[in-house]
Amino acid sequence: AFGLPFALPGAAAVAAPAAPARQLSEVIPAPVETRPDARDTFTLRPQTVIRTSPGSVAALQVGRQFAEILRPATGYQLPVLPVRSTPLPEIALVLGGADGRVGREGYQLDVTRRGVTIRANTAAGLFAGTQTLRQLLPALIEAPDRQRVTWTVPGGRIVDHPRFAYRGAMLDLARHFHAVDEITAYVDLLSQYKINYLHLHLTDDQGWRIQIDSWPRLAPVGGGPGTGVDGVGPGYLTKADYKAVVAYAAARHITVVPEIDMPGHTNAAQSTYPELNCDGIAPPPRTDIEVGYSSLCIDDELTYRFVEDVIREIAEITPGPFLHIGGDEAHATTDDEYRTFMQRVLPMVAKYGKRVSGWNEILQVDPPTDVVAQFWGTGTTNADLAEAAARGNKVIMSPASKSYLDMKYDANTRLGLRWAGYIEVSDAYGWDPARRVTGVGEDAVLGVEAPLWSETLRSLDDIEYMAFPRLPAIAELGWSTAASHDWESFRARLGQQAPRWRLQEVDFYPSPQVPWS
Ligand code: TNX
Repeated sequence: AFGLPFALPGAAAVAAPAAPARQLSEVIPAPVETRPDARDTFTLRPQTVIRTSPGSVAALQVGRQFAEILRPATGYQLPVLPVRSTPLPEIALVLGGADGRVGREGYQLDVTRRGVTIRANTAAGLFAGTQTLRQLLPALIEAPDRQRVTWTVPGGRIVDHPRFAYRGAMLDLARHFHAVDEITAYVDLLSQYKINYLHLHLTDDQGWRIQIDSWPRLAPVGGGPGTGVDGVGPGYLTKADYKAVVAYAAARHITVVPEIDMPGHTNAAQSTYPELNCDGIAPPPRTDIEVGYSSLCIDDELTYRFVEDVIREIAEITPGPFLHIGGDEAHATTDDEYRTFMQRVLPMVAKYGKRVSGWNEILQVDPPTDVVAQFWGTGTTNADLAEAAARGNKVIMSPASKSYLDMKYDANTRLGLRWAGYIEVSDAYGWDPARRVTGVGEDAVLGVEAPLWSETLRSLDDIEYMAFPRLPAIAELGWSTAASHDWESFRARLGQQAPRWRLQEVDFYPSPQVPWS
């Protein structure tokens, strides 16, 4: 009947109950501009098609992924057609023609009776727009099987774009290994909140979690049986695993940032290879959670052969621009040694085509201005950070007392640590990345990141419980304007996410601060 090669599911003609109407602004992160038009709504129907800009494989991929998200709950076919027009009700993903403000990652979303049109300059922008549209549909859209509801989207226009270029989340694979399926499940959740970087903490005292061919025992021994906190977090990513994670994330417009932590946090490597120790004696493996006792041997040339081998092999399998070299808590390394080490290692990262990021301690060596410092302090002043910002270095804000997802919510939280304090949802939301540290303003801030250290975490449920609902708070700080920052608005919108998380089986913390639906 529609001249297209697909059939209409017959049962869809049955009248469906209306789901509670959503508002155009009920989205996390809060969009830059919403103009509701109450006269117009769009309803997803059995004959709706997803139309993408002709000639763009990337747009087609965004369309296909979005169709896969919508199909289980709707039961509709939702064919994805790379064509210029159709007579059918449609969700159109169009490259070009968006509001001038949308930039590289933003989008314009128009909802009328006839369809939904998302316009953007890039596939990343289209993808972000589909995640907004997903939240504008009834929560039952997240159901794993067919629901009989009217799939209504509120009418009007959204123009949206991120405040900061870097919106990250970090998983610690070293303290307890997280397998590929757990990482990709987390990526699925991150992508719903417009997170665009996934930082993987791949090595630490308790485990080495990435295959390195030139040092073949690193992963199978340093990440083998008995490794991890309490000896119960073994495992590592083969290069194929790592590439699979990179590809899965890339398909969701998330870039992987690998971290090899050095010159401290290196006991797993040094207990595996005795020659990486100044005295040539391998220390025993460590499964406790102490920090600051290990150091690579700064005056030994072999150290730099090792480091260069690792950087080269990691750079080869990392398409993203950043390589994170840690640099935190090197308490077993003197200041002079630390400087010597970093002066050798910083150029190596550049040699293999990557840009250095590192924890804020790296600023002790006054690195070149293209080095990105990740601030993890709890205070609001840091002279190194302010000086680096003045020189032109960019900063990623991860203040531990605000953005550390491994801190307990309160005294009753079973999981997590408390060294940076308890972090309730209002604490995680209640700060401004460009006003957190004196002398580090909007221009110096590349973005935000929510690290999740896994000393106390084992399963995906554990990850979810600590990340939700704080991760969406950090995501909003990274994306939404400072002017739109508003706790009352945020907690209301956060409460509306709960039905979605239940359907996705996200094991979230039901904070008493939030009016959960
Ligand atoms: C500090 S933050 C660390 C990690 C721990 C974390 C636990 C940072 C750069 N170093 O080694 O896992 O605290 O919260």
